[in-house]
Amino acid sequence: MTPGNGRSPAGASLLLAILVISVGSALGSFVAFATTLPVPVATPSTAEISIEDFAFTPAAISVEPGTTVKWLNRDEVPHTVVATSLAFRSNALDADESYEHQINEVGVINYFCSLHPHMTGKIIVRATRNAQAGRPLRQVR
Ligand SMILES: [Cu+2]
Repeated sequence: MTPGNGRSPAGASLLLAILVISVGSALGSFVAFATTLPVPVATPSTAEISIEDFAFTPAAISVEPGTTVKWLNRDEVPHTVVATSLAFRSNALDADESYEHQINEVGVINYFCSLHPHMTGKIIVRATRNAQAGRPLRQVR
């Protein structure tokens, strides 16, 4: 609990504001760039999917094997996450509850909500460049 060093924080605040604006515009550029890609950028080890307004967001993601995917229900009503192959299946997730599943096999995983089957999502699982899978992956629109 030592007192402050007496320097005014005004300079630091201004610098911070400039930094935030710079990062913000850089981020905007990146987002604009990212949205032009056919497949969302893969995350190294975890990925989060939001369940919101009766939809999985993003509806399609690309991950590497070993990624843990987490679904978080942001709706007020229960939802589930069920692989169409039945390889995994969550319990009913109430509001703010989540479900995690580690993806280990290369390929395309389609899943849906068993309570609202029109809710569907897709996970594209592909190995890194150094460990290529034999088949090319389908593009996601
Ligand atoms: Cu649902």
